[in-house]
Amino acid sequence: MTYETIKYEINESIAKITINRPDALNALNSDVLNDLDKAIEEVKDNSDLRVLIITGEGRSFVAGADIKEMSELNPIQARDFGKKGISVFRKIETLPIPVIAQVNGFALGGGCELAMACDIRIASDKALFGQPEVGLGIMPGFGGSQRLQRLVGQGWAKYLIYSAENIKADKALEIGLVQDVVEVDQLEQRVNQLANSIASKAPIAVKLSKEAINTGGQVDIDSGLRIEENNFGLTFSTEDMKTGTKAFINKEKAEFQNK
Ligand code: CO8
Repeated sequence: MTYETIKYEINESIAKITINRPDALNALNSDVLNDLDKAIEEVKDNSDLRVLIITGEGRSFVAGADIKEMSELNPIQARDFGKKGISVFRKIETLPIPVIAQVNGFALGGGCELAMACDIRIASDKALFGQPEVGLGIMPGFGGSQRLQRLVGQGWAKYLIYSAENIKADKALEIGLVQDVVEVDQLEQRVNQLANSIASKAPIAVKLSKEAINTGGQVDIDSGLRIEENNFGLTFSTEDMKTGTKAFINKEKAEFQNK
């Protein structure tokens, strides 16, 4: 498939989507959301993939939803635009394989929301995070009012959403919004190293872990623990469980087969 507003690349078992509107700081318009939607479906259909990386071209990750496009919308169109973003981001969140946000620069509004729909966020020291919507007379509309509080707690979520203040990468690390911060020229290498590390592990076990964390995070502890029990049990039906435990006992490196 060819895309107008994103780049889609595959390197061995790792896919990478780069939002590619650098002149608009990769702002999300309808075309980007449609391309992202199609690319996520492509990732989902490719059983050889183990990790997806999402990043932005140039000096920005994503500087938000496209304010120029949004400013022309009537309420029904705005609801549909919001719905589209929410649906694409939810597809990213529920993709069976892990998704890493490689946050190279601005992650504002819809950009912060996109990063939060990913499993793990690795930021450059040049990254800037925030939910500036209330300064525009709107509110977060691509999941920010829900995912931010789940990641950093209600106190910080309310602080950031009510004040529309942007925070630098080191503060984002301190409050748990990102998992690591590295110098901008080290970012790609750091993310690739993490992606390769995940890709080398037992793929079915990684997917079952993601499912248990995502589903378990939405239910009470006892229901969550039942999900873990079931998924843990399921790993014992895989060849990779035999491979992994045998390799440990024989002091060898496990070569997993996704079986
Ligand atoms: N939308 C459209 N264009 C943008 C956006 C954006 N979000 N951000 C930047 N651009 C464009 C600028 O207009 C400019 O274009 P041009 O060269 O044609 O004038 C170009 O990108 C470069 O931007 P700047 O000249 O402003 O670059 P600076 O380095 O001076 O500033 C900033 C960078 C601080 C990132 C600044 O561009 C900025 O504040 N951008 C807007 C950030 C923002 O408010 N984001 C939140 C948007 S709202 C949102 O995301 C809601 C999500 C939910 C939507 C629900 C749908 C209903």
